[in-house]
Amino acid sequence: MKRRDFLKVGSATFAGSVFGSVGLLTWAPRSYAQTISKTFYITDGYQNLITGENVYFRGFSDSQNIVNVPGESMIVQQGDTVKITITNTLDSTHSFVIDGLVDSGPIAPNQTKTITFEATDVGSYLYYDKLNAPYNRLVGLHGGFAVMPNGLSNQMYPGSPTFVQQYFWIFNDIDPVWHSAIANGQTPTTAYEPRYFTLNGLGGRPPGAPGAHDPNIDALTDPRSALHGHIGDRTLVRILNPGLAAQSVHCHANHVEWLTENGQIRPDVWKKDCLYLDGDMGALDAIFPFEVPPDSYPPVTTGAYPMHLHTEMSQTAGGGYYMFGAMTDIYFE
Ligand SMILES: [Cu+2]
Repeated sequence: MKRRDFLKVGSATFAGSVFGSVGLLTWAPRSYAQTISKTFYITDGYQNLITGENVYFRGFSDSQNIVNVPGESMIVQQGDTVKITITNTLDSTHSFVIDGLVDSGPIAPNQTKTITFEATDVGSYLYYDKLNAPYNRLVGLHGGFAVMPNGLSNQMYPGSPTFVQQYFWIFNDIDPVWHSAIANGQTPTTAYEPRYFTLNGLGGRPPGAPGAHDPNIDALTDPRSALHGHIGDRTLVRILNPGLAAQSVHCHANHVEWLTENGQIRPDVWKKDCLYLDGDMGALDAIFPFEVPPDSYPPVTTGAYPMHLHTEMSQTAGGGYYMFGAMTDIYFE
């Protein structure tokens, strides 16, 4: 087990510079297919969580010296050739899989493997390590991947409701006992007891808490997670759950338009306030419409509203730190 020097820095610096943050993805359609190349390093490290507990993670990272959990999200266009080079810096075997699109097969310790595939089907996908399931995925080897329809910038699939911007919400849940076992090359033998719940790798920080409003460590203000828009800035959210816990995703201010469930386009678009998200690889797509909040009087067009989960445990960290769980804010600008 490698414990690198970078693991010793304080939590704030560690989270900001090591578990790097990635800004909102921009997308411009093309009239032609391209080859999209991306390099990932499979790395590991320890993150100091809000309780002071030091927890082991692995990630598909942008360099050998950091741990990205989740890995950087990717958006490509249908018909593109995707070329991904993965270097496994660890002493265990890993893989890179997108169900329905590609499976790297085993990548041995210190091996570099390049996989090439065509982005055939539009939709939202998790890329993840399928080996030693579900453990490698749970300790952080996952990220978001999306295929946009050919030449379209504002629809998720041909004929879908339109949007002007898109985000990934990747939920995960963490049992530190399991992470420790995996760090030591063992298979967990205890019952699963998730104690941390994250959105794009971070928990929330309520006002007044250490790190509150720091976008590098607070899921409420992390630019990957917090929705920002003016009235009419309809926003597609690609919701993925590599964790094991099922969740109930609740957006305040507006109902969302529910487009897909576990990769399937729904026959009708329903407006919902809560969306049920399956544990163990559940997936949803929904549009937050950024309409004038219908329940406010006098009417308002600005303000911040929460997105949280209606499973109570998911709103805590360490068994008791309330509002340090998986949540973010929706900012009407
Ligand atoms: Cu709620």
